[in-house]
Amino acid sequence: PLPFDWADPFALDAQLSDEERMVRDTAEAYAQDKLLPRVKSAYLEERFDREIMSEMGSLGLIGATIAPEYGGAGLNYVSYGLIARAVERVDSGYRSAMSVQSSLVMHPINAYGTEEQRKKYLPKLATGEWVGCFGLTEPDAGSDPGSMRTRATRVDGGYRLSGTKMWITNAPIADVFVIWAKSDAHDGKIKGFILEKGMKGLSAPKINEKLSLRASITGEVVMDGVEVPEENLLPNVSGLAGPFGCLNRARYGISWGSMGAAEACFHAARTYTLDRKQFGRPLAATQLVQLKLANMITEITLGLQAALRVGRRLDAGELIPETISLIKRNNCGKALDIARQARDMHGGNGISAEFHVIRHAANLETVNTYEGTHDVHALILGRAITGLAAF
Ligand code: TGC
Ligand code: FAD
Repeated sequence: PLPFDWADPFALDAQLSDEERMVRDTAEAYAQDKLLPRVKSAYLEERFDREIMSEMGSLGLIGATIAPEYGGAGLNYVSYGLIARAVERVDSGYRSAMSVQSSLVMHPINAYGTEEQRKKYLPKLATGEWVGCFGLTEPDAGSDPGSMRTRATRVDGGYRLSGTKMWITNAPIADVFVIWAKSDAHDGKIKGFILEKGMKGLSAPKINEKLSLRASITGEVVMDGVEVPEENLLPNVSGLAGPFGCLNRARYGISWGSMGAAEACFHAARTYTLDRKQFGRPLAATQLVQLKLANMITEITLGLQAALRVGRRLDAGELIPETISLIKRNNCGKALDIARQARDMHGGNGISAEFHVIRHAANLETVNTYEGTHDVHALILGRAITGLAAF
């Protein structure tokens, strides 16, 4: 028999192409050298360092799947997943900033926009010169975005948008806002609009005192009769299929990212319990600790393999939303369990920012909730299994 590689039991590494390995190495080197050293203070001070977007942009880590003619790196979805995993190994909030910009802002402009919109927005979003946000959720419409209240009414030369979006990643620092609203001019159907910072009636106040995802900036988006010109409508999609088409990509990325956070916790727990001695022997010599480590690496290995499978299918043009619900739900839930276990295995030190595990656990509470909660993804799968919608 061949030796067992405890850090990569199914040899994920060997299933990647040379280009994918190169992308992974670039993302991991950046995340470990540039993100890890500042995450503790950013988290404690509830601060997102704006320059992170430009740094990621300069390395091609933003809009990785977008074609080079619009400033993207033209990579496949497996590479995008590997970037998410490397970045979230440091902090879910940093991965959030990257995935919102890539999947929720650049993707809709690329897929549903005009050529003029692609040329105007994508290159500056890809370099991180501009920051984007995605407004779907509202104070009274979270899991049920179809009940949104934001309205677009027809005016001379365009539309007037009124409403409030809630819990919007990157909003307070955003230059570009992809906003979903019910449009009177389109029979009340949901349409996407590109809003820009500085438009009259548009504001994005920061949401303070989050106890999760503190290194990511989150805000409301308040639209008080914002006038949006016709050329800022995303013309090529209508209905919830628009935002959900973006969410498919972001949820897929999160399934890789959450495993990155889980791996960080697993490695921390292994190192800590090998070093820490109680009752005259390393904690890692106890059966309970070994059981926990075995469970962790089992879930991580299966979760990564599943994410790779879905990524390969996406790259082959096989997008099946329910398979994305399956891995988003499973990997976020398992990562949250792993982070909580790792926190426990660190004892009192586990609650200190110094050891990172409680930060991951607190972050993963959000990751398990946004982009469709753990239970909402169960209901999406339940509907597909039974043919009955139980929402
Ligand atoms: P339903 O009747 O199921 O569908 C309405 C229309 O949408 C189409 N559709 C999809 N299209 C593409 N991909 C998918 N995954 C799709 N799912 C549905 C569907 O075919 C239909 O099209 P049409 O043309 O017939 O109109 O809609 P419903 O209202 O019953 O939906 C129920 C449910 C639970 C599936 C859905 O509302 C849901 O997924 N809720 C969760 C909401 C959510 O995920 N919000 C995310 C907000 S963004 C965010 O959290 C960003 S955090 C980012 C970060 O910081 O990283
Ligand atoms: P609710 O929908 O009110 O759900 C509350 C609880 O009820 C959950 O446990 C849920 O699973 C359960 N539930 C809901 N419906 C049912 C049902 N039918 N049956 C059984 N149980 C049900 N949104 C954006 O648009 N853009 C962003 O950039 C963005 N970033 C975010 C960043 C952060 C830090 C956070 C916390 C959220 C962000 N969100 C964003 C919003 C996120 O997508 C929503 O919080 C999420 O979709 C859940 O909606 P809700 O908070 O309104 O909870």
